[in-house]
Amino acid sequence: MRILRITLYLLIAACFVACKNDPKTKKPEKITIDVPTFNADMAYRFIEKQVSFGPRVPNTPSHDSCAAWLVRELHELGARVVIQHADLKAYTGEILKAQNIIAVYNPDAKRRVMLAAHWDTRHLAEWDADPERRMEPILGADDGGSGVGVLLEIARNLDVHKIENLGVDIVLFDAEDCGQPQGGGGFPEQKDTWCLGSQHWSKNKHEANYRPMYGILLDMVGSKNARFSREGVSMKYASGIMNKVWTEGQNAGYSSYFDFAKTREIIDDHLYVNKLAKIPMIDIVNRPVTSQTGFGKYWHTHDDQLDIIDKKTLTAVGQTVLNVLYKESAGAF
Ligand code: AHN
Ligand code: ZN
Repeated sequence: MRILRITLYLLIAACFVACKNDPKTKKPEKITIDVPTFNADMAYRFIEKQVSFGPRVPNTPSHDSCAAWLVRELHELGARVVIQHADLKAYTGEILKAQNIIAVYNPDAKRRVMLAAHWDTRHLAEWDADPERRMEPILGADDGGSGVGVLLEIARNLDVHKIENLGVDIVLFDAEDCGQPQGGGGFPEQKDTWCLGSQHWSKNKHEANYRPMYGILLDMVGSKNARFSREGVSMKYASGIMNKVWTEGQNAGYSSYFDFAKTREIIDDHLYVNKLAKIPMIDIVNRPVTSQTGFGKYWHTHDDQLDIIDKKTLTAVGQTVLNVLYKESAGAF
């Protein structure tokens, strides 16, 4: 009996020591990760440059000149650049000569994150206060310019501060903003008229086996007092990523921008990337609390110009995404 009791004690003690040495029960050590600093002045300059071309509407010289500049710029920023040309049919019947521009960093890395934004701008200003000017194309400093501006500054950081064990693909979608306006715009109602570039890419990825862990879409990420809520499509397909990015944004000190409130689903490039390409992708998109359209007051109006861009907003988004990328590369999530 006594021997049995001693054996039992010994067993318990042995187990205790074993548990103590089990690495799984150890508290994780604090790792410090070097994350580069996002430069909002640079991002702003990239927006300024895009706006200097005028509206970037498919089938216009401004559009094509801007594409050529984007390709040159990304190449200079050390990326491998792939251009995907496509003829896409708009709701008007017009064939749009579109270009999706893809910048690849660390092509050999297995673990990858995809970042995206649309680079085209809207051919209409259907929400403008002045009915006379509703048929004119918009400058799209925020809607088009800001997402690309932030991504180019991220590209610059990836070039200067080489990222380990992680591939990053920056995908600039064309023909996002060519959608049919409410009421049809004089044409019969059609489905899936927005996001033609991302629809095409999702069915014809630049690499057949392309499979990033997840994607982050930036859309209207530059206006003053922007508010990024947890949008419905992002929550449906990628709530884990959403919560990770929003938590990172809040921890980095940007809680006035990253709001955990849920808002209704929207049609944006991430919808097709989720549905057709089956890549979980979230959308960081400005959804003000009080707004008739669900977007900013400047949305699809001639107020969408450089003067609505606020560097603080660019920093909140750009720094948050950089933190996510460099933490991901260090395996810190
Ligand atoms: C809809 O209006 C249905 N979606 C808006 C997507 C968009 C347009 N983002 C920027 N411009
Ligand atoms: Zn738009």
